[in-house]
Parts: sequence; C-alpha cells; structure tokens
Amino acid sequence: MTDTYDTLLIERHEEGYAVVTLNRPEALNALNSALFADLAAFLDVVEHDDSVRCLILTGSGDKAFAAGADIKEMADQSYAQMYKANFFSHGHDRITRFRKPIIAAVNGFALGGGCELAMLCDFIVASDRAKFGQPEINLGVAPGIGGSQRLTRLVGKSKAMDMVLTARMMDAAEAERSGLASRVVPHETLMEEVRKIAAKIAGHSPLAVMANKEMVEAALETTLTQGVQFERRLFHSLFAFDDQKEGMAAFVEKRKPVFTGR
Ligand code: DAK
Repeated sequence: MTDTYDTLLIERHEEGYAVVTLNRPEALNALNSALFADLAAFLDVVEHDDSVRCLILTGSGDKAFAAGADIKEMADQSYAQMYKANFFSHGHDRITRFRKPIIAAVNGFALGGGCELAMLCDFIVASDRAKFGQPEINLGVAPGIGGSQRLTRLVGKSKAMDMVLTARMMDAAEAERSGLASRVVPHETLMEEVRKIAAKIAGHSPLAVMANKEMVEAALETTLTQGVQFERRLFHSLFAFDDQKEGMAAFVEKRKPVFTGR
C-alpha cells in the first residue's frame, strides 16, 4: 500500500490505527481542494481495511491543526464556481459517512474550516496550546463546513454566537470546559496520549465500536424517543455477533477477550 498523498502524511500502526497528518505547514495546514480530495480518497481506502480500526487526524508543524480553509484559493472564486463545484461538500460528506472513529488531535490553531474539520471528527483531544475559532466574519463571510451548526450543538448558542460574531478564539481550557474538547493534555505529550486512546479503541470489538459511534451520532439527529429506540435495536443486534459472545465469556472466565470482528 503506498499511502502517498501531496497534502497528507499517513502512518499506519500495528495496534490497528493510523495517523493522518494534514501536511501544508507553510500555510498552517490551510484546507484546500486538493487536501479535501486526498482526505476523501484515504477514507475510501481505509473504510474497508480491517487493519485500520481508528484514525487520528492532526496537523503538521508545531503551530496549527489547520488555520482554516485556504483563503488564497478561495479569494477569487465566483459564486458560479463555488456553486458548481459544491465547494467542500464532498469532503464534508465523506467524513460524515466514515464509520470508524476519527480522533482530532488539535495541536495548535483550529480556525474556521480547521475548527469545523476538528468538529467533524468524533472527539477532540486538545494540546494545552490549542486555539479554536470561527473567525470567518473577519473575512466578510461565515462558517461553511457545518461550523454554525456543530459548534452550537457542542458549546450552546451563547458561546457559539459570541465566537462567530466576534471572531474570538477559545483556548484549550475553555474548549474543554464548554464541551468542544473531550480532554486537554500537555502539548509535548499530545500525540503519545492520543495514540494510547486510538490503540485502546482499536483493541475493542470493531463491530461494537461502529455501533457505539452510530448510536451517539443518532443522538444529534433524532428525538430522544427515536434515539433510545434506535439504541435498543442496535444493542439487540450486537447479540448476533461472535464478539458479544467472546466479550461476555472472557469477562466470566476472567481473561482478556480476543475479538475477531465477526
Ligand atoms: N489560508 C491560506 N493561507 C493561510 C491561512 C489560511 N486560512 N492561514 C495562514 N495562512 C498562511 C499565511 O498567509 C502565511 O503565509 P505566507 O505569508 O508565509 O506565505 C502562513 O500561513 C503563516 O501564517 P501567518 O504568518 O499569518 O502566521 P501567524 O502566526 O502570524 O498567524 C494565524 C497565525 C492563524 C492567527 C493567522 O495565520 C490567521 O489569522 N490565519 C487565518 C485564519 C482564518 O481566518 N481562518 C478562517 C479562514 S476562512 C465554504 C466552506 C468553508 C469555508 C468557506 C467556504 N463553502 C462550503 C463555500 C471556510 C472558510 C474559512 O475557514
């Protein structure tokens, strides 16, 4: 497998996860069309690859996860070009369809499209130097990759309004307090910590991981009653898998389970 992309670095680990590094450090990993196309292509490659059960997404360099959509690429676009290309929709939709967990390891600025990309991941682990923001209003525009919707669901209306209308950045501590980041860790140990988390997830039953992800996602899309019903049915269905038998037998026999993903 070549895993060679112009805008991404890919590192596969035998524990069952891969690290995807946004690799445009000269532009603080600004997201351009090529990068979104590469990311979508990589997700296509690993979607059905059983050796990759969890992804980590991070930024190259010491300063940024991603400083936003590439302003230089966007600046001269016409409405017709944006509309026809359906700018960024393919990348967005491909990530939302991906069925394995993606952890955002936010190592610095996550601004505009960068913050939106982090929120498209399943959860965010932030370095204590991370800064989150939706500063598009400074450019005379607005979030365009789901930021107005996901940020509001994660941190509530008041903070989301504050951030989009003033363009202020949130530091890592506030992001954790507000529910945007799940954990904050020292900058120097960010990748070590996130690798441990990814290895832990990759060690679970891949079917159970998928089902857990699907259930939590449903919470944002359905009513409580429908969500609970969906959870219950999915829970019942897990009893069709060998992994459920193995997980429960291992508990009873006081040994580590060996999951086969069947
Ligand atoms: N795009 C392109 N280049 C960028 C960039 C960006 N978003 N952010 C930084 N760079 C480049 C800088 O131009 C600079 O390049 P050179 O001048 O060296 O060639 C290099 O990265 C280093 O940046 P700075 O010199 O500015 O570094 P500083 O440490 O001084 O400042 C900063 C760091 C992150 C505070 C600053 O770079 C900054 O404010 N960057 C822009 C942040 C921003 O405004 N982000 C939001 C972008 S707009 C849509 C969907 C989505 C979107 C739009 C439409 N549709 C569906 C239609 C999303 C829009 C956005 O994300």
